[in-house]
Amino acid sequence: MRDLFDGDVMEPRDVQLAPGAMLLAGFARPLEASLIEAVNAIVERAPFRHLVTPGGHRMSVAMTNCGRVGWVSDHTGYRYDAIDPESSHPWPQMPAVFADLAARAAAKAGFVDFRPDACLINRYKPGAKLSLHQDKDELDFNAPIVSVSLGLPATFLFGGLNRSDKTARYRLTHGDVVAWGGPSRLAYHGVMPLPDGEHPLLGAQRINLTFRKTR
Ligand code: MD3
Ligand code: FE
Repeated sequence: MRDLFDGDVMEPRDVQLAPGAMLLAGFARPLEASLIEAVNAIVERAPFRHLVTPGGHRMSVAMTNCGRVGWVSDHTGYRYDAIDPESSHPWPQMPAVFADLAARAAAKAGFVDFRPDACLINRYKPGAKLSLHQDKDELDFNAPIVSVSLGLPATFLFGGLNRSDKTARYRLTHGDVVAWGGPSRLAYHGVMPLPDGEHPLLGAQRINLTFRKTR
């Protein structure tokens, strides 16, 4: 359906995927250069790393963070931590271009005054995937999570409140922003293994920014 309208003339750029889940197709595209530059600056100080789950599995997605706190995982569990365990320093500050984009997208999706204090940055190389999970390490589930997709397209899995609920599949492409709040906030979700490809700006990878209000 979306492809039918995905041109320069007719674009229903805002699509409700599910109650509380609003896709703003291409919303981040005008900022692509600034966003990629900001990611590169963050990664210089807090490089991408493959976290290990509490169960001992190395994640195929590489991660880093910016903001007051960052999401980390190790053998002791998952948590938000103000200190990057790799460097023992605070995470890089959230750049204004990130915070502004997240707030504008949230507002457009109907979530007023979204001020994220954490941004988890995921890097997918071909084959990398994210298994079905809920994001529930945050304290305030009234706030949405805002995601920004950059680079190669991915197939996103979106289920219900139970792991066994049927999942819908959505293609998320470069510049797409989604606000996930309300009844969608605690939905199970994941990402299918990234197909090979070459993106003009990012090469053979997909970068996803997820903005969270953790407290
Ligand atoms: C729906 N990231 O970092 S973004 C994650 O593409 C994560 O890297 C995926 O799931 C990625 O936790 C998906 C879309 C997303 C993010 C958070 C959600 C969808 C969500 C939270 C609740 C419901
Ligand atoms: Fe998630």
